[in-house]
Amino acid sequence: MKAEKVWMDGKMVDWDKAQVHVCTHALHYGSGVFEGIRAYETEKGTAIFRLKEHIDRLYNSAKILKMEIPYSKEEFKQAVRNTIKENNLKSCYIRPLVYRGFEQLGVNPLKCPVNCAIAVWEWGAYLGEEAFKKGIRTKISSYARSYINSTSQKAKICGNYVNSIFAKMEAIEEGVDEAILLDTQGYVTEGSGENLFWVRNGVIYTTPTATVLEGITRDAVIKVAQDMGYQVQEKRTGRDELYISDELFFTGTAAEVTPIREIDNYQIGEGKCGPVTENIQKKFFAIVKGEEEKYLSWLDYI
Ligand code: PPE
Repeated sequence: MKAEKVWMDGKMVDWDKAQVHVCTHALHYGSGVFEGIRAYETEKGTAIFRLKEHIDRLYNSAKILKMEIPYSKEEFKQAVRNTIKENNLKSCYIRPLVYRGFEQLGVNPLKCPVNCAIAVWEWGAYLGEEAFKKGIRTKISSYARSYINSTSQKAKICGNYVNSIFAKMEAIEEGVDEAILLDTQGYVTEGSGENLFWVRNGVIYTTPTATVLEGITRDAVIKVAQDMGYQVQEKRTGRDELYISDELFFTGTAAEVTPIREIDNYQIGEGKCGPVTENIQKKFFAIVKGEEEKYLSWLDYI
């Protein structure tokens, strides 16, 4: 993973020089917030998918962690577009980061500066190219999703991801691709870096957002599925409902729309991408590539 330039606090810096001090507050305590955005190649040039929604979420995450971003949203969006142009990338993953920098250590972050960066790089299929057709293998994690009042799931906080890291490491070490976490009461939440959907008797379900990240892909998939005539419902459920669902899939900026073929050694459906997932996946990829008139307002051409 590498590109030419990284945007750091208003300046384009060489990739190899995009560095911070080891006493950066966020490095010690996870006091940062980030975004994951994708830009796709379309017939009319590179387009960023739902840039507005991602930047709005970044500013909300920063607000929750009491960090004031020293740029307007418009300036930040322009910096994202400029970083892609500067790196001559046609399609890429975009990682804005807002973090407490170096001034002093100690848990209190309020004295530390708020620094900003935007890195972009080429990032293919998050869970492997063949996952889109074959589906991936998952397990219910032995780690619970952080309790709703222990941190904030509305904010995409760097430190939150230690919870995801434990779940991901466990899944990989046990030979599956991804973890699904339950909350502290045992209800299904989401993957280590994806929202979760399941299909039963033609109805599409997903978890309510209280204990999961308000995914922007999740929101897009709900709207698109409804437009396609599917019934979509938010539902709190246990792991057992997943075992007997007809289809299961993940959504996320990195994961896009990835089918799940197995959970806890239970095969789901035919053990490959199911028909509802396939319909949604096809529509999603057509939308991000600018082939769907109806959803062009979700694209920000650079
Ligand atoms: N839940 C979590 C915990 C999560 O991290 C993501 C995105 C989502 C749901 C889906 O949200 P959205 O991208 O808005 O649809 N995870 C990001 C980081 C993944 C990583 O490995 O890093 C992403 O997909 O960009």
